[in-house]
Amino acid sequence: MTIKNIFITGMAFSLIACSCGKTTTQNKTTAEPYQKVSPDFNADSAYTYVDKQVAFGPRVPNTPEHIACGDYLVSEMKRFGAEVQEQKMVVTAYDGTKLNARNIIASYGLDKKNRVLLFAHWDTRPYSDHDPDPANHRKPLLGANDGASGVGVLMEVGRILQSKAPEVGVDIIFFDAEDYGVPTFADKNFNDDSWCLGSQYWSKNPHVPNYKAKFGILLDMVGAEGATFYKEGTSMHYAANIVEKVWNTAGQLNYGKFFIGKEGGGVTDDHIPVNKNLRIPSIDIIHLDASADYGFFHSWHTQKDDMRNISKETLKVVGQTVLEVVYKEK
Ligand code: AHN
Ligand code: ZN
Repeated sequence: MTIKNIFITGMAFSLIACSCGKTTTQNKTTAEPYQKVSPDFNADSAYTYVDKQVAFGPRVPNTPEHIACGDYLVSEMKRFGAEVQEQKMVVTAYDGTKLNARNIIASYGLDKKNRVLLFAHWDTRPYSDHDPDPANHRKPLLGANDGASGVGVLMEVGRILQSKAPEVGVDIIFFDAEDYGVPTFADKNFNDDSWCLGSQYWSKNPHVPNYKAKFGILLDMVGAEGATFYKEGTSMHYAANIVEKVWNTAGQLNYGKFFIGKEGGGVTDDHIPVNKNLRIPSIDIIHLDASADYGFFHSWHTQKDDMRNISKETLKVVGQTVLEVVYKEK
């Protein structure tokens, strides 16, 4: 008897057993599909939120486009039913420039003690210093993937949180001034502290004294077609159990092609100050690609980081995984 025949026989047996015994026992020969508990993530709406941000142009601190996009994000999160706080600050860039920056904090279920923190950066890099054409190195970039994708996914998460509250409270933070780090053309060494200025500030001055969350998830570059999310090294160092939680959930949703079960390198990103200063175990879902020139998605810090990069399938995979993690949490 072939394996197929055994399977069919098993099916027939269970059908008979069901019809005469009125039993609801399921056929043991097929694996039960995972039943997701979260509402559907709408990739069309996430895509629209990415596109809207990009339409402002580069969102570099101290520019009108940056202010306009920040205002848009605040008003959208209010429209999606969040309690919104703006944390305005002046931070100092690597070259001494004072940056007028703001972190945007959108909270759901403020009465709840158990909370999950979701975050992404909303500013864009003032330089395209990894563009193949050196003439572009000092130009700002559109940041469709590097910036807008994570924010767009979290805006859609917020819209859904409004329609059905999960058991936990959720804080969504859009950090500013992440991407103003030392450029390759500057006469300075790479310096960790020159990046992530908004999250550094918040981690030392949280919007609520003694702010606590069970864990945090950062989304960075989560929109490119065929994205590969390896288990990022710093996330594994500080929060391996959260990495496993998220990657297992992605596996249950059949997203194993995107969420790869191997470790990638560690990156400088907004999860580091949150882990180090506030000790909230936080991970980074970030597109790592060892075959790309700089280890991230192919158009990283180039003029090509525009809407042509953005794939609704990738937004869906990331958004549904995050939603599922949130709605499973108690
Ligand atoms: C570096 O490793 C230099 N940056 C990773 C963090 C980043 C930059 N994310 C977006 N842009
Ligand atoms: Zn960047």
